[in-house]
Amino acid sequence: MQQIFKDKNNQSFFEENGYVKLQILNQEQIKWLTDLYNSTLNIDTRNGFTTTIDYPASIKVQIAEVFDQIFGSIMKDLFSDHKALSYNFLTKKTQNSVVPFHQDWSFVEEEKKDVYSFNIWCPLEDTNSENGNFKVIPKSHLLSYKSRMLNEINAPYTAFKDYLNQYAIELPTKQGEAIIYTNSLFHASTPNTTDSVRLTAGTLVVPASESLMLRYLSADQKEVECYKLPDDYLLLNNPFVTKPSEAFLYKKRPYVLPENQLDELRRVLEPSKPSLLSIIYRKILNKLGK
Ligand SMILES: O=C(O)CCC(=O)C(=O)O
Repeated sequence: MQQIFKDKNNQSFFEENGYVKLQILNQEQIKWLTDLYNSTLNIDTRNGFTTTIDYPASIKVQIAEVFDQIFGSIMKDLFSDHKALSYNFLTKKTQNSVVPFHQDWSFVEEEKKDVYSFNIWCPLEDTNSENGNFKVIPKSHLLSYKSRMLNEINAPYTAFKDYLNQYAIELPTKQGEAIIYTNSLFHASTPNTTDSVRLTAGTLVVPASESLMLRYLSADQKEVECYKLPDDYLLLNNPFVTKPSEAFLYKKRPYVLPENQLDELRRVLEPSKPSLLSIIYRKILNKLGK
């Protein structure tokens, strides 16, 4: 994997599992972000799980100004050469607020070896099983499918949700702690059953040398259309509503879903079994009393 973290332990845990959990925000920064959401922006929080990625550009620009000051220096401390492409508030409010397991869209050319994007998911209060814990399936970022589209119709691997679920782990977080996870990692969150909104600050990060790339399924459902876009694209546009203009079309790839998805899931997620040789060797050592 490309070098992401300056710290070697963070890098190796992230490479192996697809995420790390780190304390990143102090009390002052948490207050600054919470106040921005509650008073300055005057956002009407919708029910369920929401993100401001589809809010008007004027609101996203205000969010970006504050996030940039806070997350800019955090990113410099933690990561090698990376840039933020989108800053969002994520809310989880009571009804229908469970987020099922999914992989995010691809945001960079992941088909190139070793290129990943990732999110900094930082709740502004403690999380627990009442207000919605983040869940992940460690190692699932190593699955082969890389062209994740905004209008995906048959998201790969999701037909095997019971199989995936047995590898799920919940990651409760303390206030200011973040889960930094790569967008190809399967993740989810438990519902918020409390009366208050669970607010999270989210930042999308990519290597400084990479361009934003979004993918859409073509009208005949045969091709993946890849659009190479300017860094401020997500800030100024609503990617759910409008496809980028043809001028940004970079390439088209055939739409091919991975074959034998369950076999692949087993190969990637199941802990490797000890080889016959190592079992015999262990038995000999046992006999010798070692
Ligand atoms: O904030 C949450 O509860 C889940 C976030 C999530 O799944 C996402 O942003 O893709």
